[in-house]
Amino acid sequence: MTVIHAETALLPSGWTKNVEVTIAGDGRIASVTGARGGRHADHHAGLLLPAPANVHSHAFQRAMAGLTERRGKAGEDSFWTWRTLMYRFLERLSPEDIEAIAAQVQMEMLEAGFAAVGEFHYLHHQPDGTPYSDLAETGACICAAARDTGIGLTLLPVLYQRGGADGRPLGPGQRRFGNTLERFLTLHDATARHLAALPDDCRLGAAPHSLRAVPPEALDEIARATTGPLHMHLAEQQAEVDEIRAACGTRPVRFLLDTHPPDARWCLVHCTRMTAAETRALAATGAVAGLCPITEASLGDGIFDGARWLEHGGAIGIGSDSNIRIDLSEELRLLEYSQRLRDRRRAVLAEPGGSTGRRLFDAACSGGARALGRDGGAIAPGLCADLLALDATHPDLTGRQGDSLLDTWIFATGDRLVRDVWSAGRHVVRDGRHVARDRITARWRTTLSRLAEAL
Ligand code: NGQ
Ligand code: ZN
Repeated sequence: MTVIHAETALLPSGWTKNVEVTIAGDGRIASVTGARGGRHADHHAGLLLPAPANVHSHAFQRAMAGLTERRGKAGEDSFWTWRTLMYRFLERLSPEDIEAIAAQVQMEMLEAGFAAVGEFHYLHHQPDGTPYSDLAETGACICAAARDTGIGLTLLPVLYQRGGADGRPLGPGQRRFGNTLERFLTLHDATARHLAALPDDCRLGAAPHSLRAVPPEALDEIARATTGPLHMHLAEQQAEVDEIRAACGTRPVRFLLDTHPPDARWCLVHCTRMTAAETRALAATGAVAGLCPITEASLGDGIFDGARWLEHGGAIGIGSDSNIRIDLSEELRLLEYSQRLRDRRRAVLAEPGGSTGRRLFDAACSGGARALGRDGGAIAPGLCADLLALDATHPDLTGRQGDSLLDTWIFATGDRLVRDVWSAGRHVVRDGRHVARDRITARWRTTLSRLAEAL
């Protein structure tokens, strides 16, 4: 049993002073009570919050951050030219590299205040497309990294079957991703065996990559054959909308709603290209919109219609996707700022009379837990002890109370405020640093120097 004393905590009932949270040996919150004076606490937190989940990551892309910012000679740089560079980069990665990069990424996520990650994992095979002798070899590397960092892992092995919605075969850069549905289900089972060695809060889901890479029938089959969360990229780029319209007769979100209506098991990633009617209808399904504002800005995807989505009761989760930056407060800030720039207004995502930071943070906590199939998202008995302590003594927080604490963190001070993070009770970030930072970073440095010539 671990006891945390918080001067101020954000509980489901609101901001509460002088709280004691006890964590049981299984990593769940055993009780949340008023502090009983004099009792020994193992840890004192200034400002205790639930730690949200990161719903969308391709860890390996962290290692190419900063290497894709040059303009090509043709001057026509886009998501698709970036994707070509990304394919070239991933040809070089060995299972050891994948593990070293994932450990660094997970560590940075924890230090940013995320307690868990949904790893959308599609880099399955050897560079020429031959499977490793263990089909789930690279998934095992993600699991090994999670064991090392203590992050709460929801591993989402990806089904990737074809090069585009017209049914064309996989391109040369896509050989490492490809599986038939049948082999995917074998890989999924093999992944489950690796995950079984991780703590109980870790989960297995499944991810049809996109309507481009998977035939629509496979969505039903995956949903039937598996039980965990389901994630898919959806409607991110205009060329993708055009491709789906040409192959399926309608825009991607409309097509999904009409033929394979999603439910709360689904997390649909990006959804930057939706009509107003699609936004309303998809929000009503209970599916989580997996929003990755930094990557969506980096790749020129466009702006999610957050105002309409929230107004219609839509759930959101935050992902760091390409991991070009790993920064929880920046993701939330950019989500709001993109709306402001588009609409030329302020406090767009807040409820009337309410705080923007609070609305976004609450939504990211509850939607993130749902998207990862994780019992979390709030400081309440029975849930995973996913906790985030901010530095209440920081000068920027002087005199701040209630929701303005969140607004100051998210819009003003940023990630420097994160002091401690527990993932299902594992106290892995202490005083702003991951407990194994030096070792994990040394390995990351070695991997990066080997990959220096990759692009
Ligand atoms: C991915 N990333 O799978 O890593 C994709 C690019 C694709 C984003 N969509 C590849 N942000 O969508 O075809
Ligand atoms: Zn993605």
